Amino acid sequence: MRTQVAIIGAGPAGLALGRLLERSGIDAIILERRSADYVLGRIRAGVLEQSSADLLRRIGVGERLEREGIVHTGCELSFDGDMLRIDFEDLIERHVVVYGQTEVVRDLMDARAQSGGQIVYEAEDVEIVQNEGTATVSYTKDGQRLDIIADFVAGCDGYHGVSRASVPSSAFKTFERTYPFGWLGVLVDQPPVADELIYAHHERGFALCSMRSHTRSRYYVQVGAQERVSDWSDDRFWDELRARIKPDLAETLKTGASIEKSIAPLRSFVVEPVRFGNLFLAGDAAHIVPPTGAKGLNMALHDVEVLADALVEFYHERSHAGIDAYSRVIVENTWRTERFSWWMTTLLHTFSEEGEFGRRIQRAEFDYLAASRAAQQSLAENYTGFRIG
Ligand code: FAS
Ligand code: PHB
Repeated sequence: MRTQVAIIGAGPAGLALGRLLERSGIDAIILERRSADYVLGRIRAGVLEQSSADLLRRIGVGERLEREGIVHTGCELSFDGDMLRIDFEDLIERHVVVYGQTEVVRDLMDARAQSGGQIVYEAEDVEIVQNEGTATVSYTKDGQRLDIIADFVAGCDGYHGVSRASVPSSAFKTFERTYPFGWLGVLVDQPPVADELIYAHHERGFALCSMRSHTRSRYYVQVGAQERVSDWSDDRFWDELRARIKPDLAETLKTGASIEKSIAPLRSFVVEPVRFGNLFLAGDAAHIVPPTGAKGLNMALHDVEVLADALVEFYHERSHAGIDAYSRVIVENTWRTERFSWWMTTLLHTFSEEGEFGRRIQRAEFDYLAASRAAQQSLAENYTGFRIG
C-alpha cells in the first residue's frame, strides 16, 4: 500500500490529524492497535480550551460539541475551603468547553467513517523503518503481515507507543518529573455539585469536582502513588471527597455507584526533538503533563494542527519551512504548557515532604492569586489556551 502520511494511533491526535489532512486532499492511513470500542471505552480528559473547540468546529466535527458541550466562563479554586473564582470572561474574554475526550474521539471516528477515510483497527506489531525520503510501516492484521510505504509518519501513539521507541535513544533527550501521588477518578451519573469545575487544595490532599454533562459528574482525589483502586470503595471515596471540599458543598454533593473508577499516575515528561527524518511525534508520544491544568488533550490537538499546516505547506507549496520548524514550535509550546501544569500541580496538591513551610508558601501563593488581577489573568490565559506571541 502507498500513502502520503501513515498515522500511528487513533486517539485524539491521530484522528484529528487524519481529518485535517483529508480536508486538504492529503491521503493518510491510520493504524490503531486496539478496537474502536476499546478506544471509545477510555475515560480521560474532559475540558477543551477555546482554541481546541474552535479547531473541532473548523474541521466540521463540532455539531454535537455545539449541542452537548457546556461552555464555562470560569472555574473555582478552593484552599482549605476558601473559594476563589477565576473569571475567564471578565479577565481575558475567553472560555473553555466541558466535553469529554470520549465524545471528541467518537465524533472524529464517525466523521472518518462517513468520509470513507481509512482506519485499520487491531493493527498489531506496527514497525517503522525509515528509508531515503520514505518510510515503510509494517503491521499484522488478521494474521497477515502488510506494508505501507509513506512519505511521512505521524507518531500519535501515546506515551507507550512504538513511534518514539523506533528512534535510537541517542537521537533525543527526555526530561521527566514523576509526582509521589496519583489521581483516583470516579465517574457517576449524578448532577455535578457545582456549575463550574472546583480545584480544591486541602491538607488531606487535592480534589477536583468536574463533570461530563448536567447529569454525569467526574470527581478526583489525590491518593498515594502506591494505592490501588481495590483499596477504595465508593463510600470511602465519597467520604474523602466530602472532607476535602467546602462543608456546604459537601452537604449538597449527590453521590451514587461509580460507573468508572481508575487511578492515573501524575508525571511531567518531555522529548526533544520531536522530529526524526520523516517521523513526527505528536500528543502524548512527545509529552505528558499532570492533568491538573487540563492540558493533555488540548496539547495533542495543538500539535496536529501545527503538523497538518506544515504538511499542507509541503504538499501544496513544496515548502519545507513548516516541517523544518515543527520540532521547535512544538517543544516551545510544550515547555510553556509543562510549566503551567507543574505550577497548578504544585499549588493544589499536598507534598508531605515539603512540611509546614511548603504549605505556608502554597497558602501565600493562593492569597497572592486572590489579591492580584494580573496573576488571575495569567492563570486564565494558560487555562483557556490563549496563544501567546
Ligand atoms: P492517546 O494515548 O489518547 O492515543 C494513542 C493511541 O495510539 C491509542 O488509541 C493507542 O491504542 C494507540 N497505540 C498505542 N501504541 C500503538 C501501536 N504500537 N500501534 C498502533 N496504535 C498504537 N488529560 C486531561 O486533560 N484530563 C484528564 O483527566 C486526563 N486523564 C487521563 C487519564 C489517563 C489514564 C491518561 C493516560 C491520560 C489522561 N489525560 C488526561 C491525558 C489525555 O487526555 C492525553 O493527553 C490524550 O489522550 C493524548 O492523546 P493522544 O496523543 O492521541 O494519545
Ligand atoms: C476531567 O473532567 O476529567 C478533568 C477536568 C479538568 C482537569 C482534569 C480532568 O484538570
